[in-house]
Amino acid sequence: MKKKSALFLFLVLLGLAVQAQKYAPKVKPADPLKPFGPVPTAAQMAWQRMEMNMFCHFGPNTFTGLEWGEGTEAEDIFNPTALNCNQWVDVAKKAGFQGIILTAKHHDGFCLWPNPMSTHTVRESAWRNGRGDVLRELADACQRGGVKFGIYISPWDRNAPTYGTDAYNKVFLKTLQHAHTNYGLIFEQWFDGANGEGPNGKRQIYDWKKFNAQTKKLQPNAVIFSDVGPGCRWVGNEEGTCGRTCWSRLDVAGREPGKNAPSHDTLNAGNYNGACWIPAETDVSIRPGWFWRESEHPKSVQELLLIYYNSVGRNSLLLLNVPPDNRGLIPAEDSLRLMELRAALDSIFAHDLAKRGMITVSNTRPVRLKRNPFVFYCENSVPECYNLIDSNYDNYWSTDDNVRSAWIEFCFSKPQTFNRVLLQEYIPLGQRVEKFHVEVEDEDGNWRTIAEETTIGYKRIVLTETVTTPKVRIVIDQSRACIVMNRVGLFMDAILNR
Ligand code: FUL
Repeated sequence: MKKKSALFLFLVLLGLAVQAQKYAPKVKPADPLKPFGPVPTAAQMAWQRMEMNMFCHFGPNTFTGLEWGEGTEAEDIFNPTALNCNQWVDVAKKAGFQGIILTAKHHDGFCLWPNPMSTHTVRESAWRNGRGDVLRELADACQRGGVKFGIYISPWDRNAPTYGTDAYNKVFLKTLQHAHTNYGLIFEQWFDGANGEGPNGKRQIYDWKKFNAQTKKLQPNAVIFSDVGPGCRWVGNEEGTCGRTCWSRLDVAGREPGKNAPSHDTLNAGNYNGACWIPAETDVSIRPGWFWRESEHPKSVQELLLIYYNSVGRNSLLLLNVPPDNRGLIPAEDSLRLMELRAALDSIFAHDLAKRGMITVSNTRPVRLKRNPFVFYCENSVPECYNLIDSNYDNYWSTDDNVRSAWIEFCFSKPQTFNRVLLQEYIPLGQRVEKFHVEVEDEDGNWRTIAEETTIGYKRIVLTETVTTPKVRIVIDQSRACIVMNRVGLFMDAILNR
């Protein structure tokens, strides 16, 4: 009897399964998405998502007013009266920076930590009787505050007696080793491309291969910055402007920082077919100079907002220099300006009007179906295009393999007013879009183009005129493979009028 009912149950379930297969939507399960071209490493991806970091230029120049110290300054020149790295971290956090990079050694060769490879360091100064260590204080403060810590160490050294000879490469490797093994994890190693003459009038031929290999070995998660990467590249200027077209790809074979580096224009825009994933980093100072000077003052909040749009909003990371003063503190006027910037960004990006829209798209990659023993069902009950407005970074909308142009339309129950269009490609699968435009519908039902642009990448913020419209369309005119996007946002910026 028991056997019979089990058999009956089995037959009923089999029947149900057959029926379910019959009525399941006839959609071919999509092939898994393949990456396009070079893609970021996990460390580069984490780095890109930091978006805004703080640069701190600090050293003898803070006390002499020079931009490039001679290397002959007496160590006692360095004497901050109230150094407090917790204050730097506090300001950075409140401003929304995720990391801080310190000039541990600038071109003058002075080391902000007791580097055993040099006799031109904090140890030789009278500051804290030679027992001070700025690297230690900042590394500890960053760790306490949950901010990532990075190091700038200039290869060019106007003080090192061996500079210009083979021996210097060994000194520099040991210098790096000391900084890379005694101060915890670093998220970025910044190699400056400037290469002038040393104390004996000679220029150095750097052993970049060894510098990079040792850094990678000692700090495997550090993204290495230079004119040619390998982790991230200089944007080609110090004004805070990344190219409107910006590929995170670069060709670097046979090239070196400083010498034979790509042109500034190439660094600004990347290479369309670049073989390596080397995204742009935009370094710029909040003040006219890189180092603090009493006579200089920070940029206005409007200027800083524009820098944000021209860097973070153009597929780059922003490294904003905020130099501590001769007390060893971030001056009040700079920190105030940063708080104004934070408040401006928070107010602009607080309300994403795209979330109020009904979304339609011209194409979606066939839905992914999951099979269970009895029924097919969709993984998502919400159409995939709604991934464009959710807050999960790894949820994206994509088109079918052969579809390289498509539109995304937002329809609102009442007209919306905006002037910023934020777009994000899902770059773990590569950078694809090369041409897009934005259209809005006017009162007569005609579509009007308000922006025409090229690349998107990690994040693109398009500045448009202020429009009030019931419908917006993002048209991807040309993509190099099927389109994979994880975000569209619409915002109103009432602070920067452009
Ligand atoms: C340049 C240096 O020469 C400047 O002094 C500054 O450090 C800037 C970030 O990089 O190449």
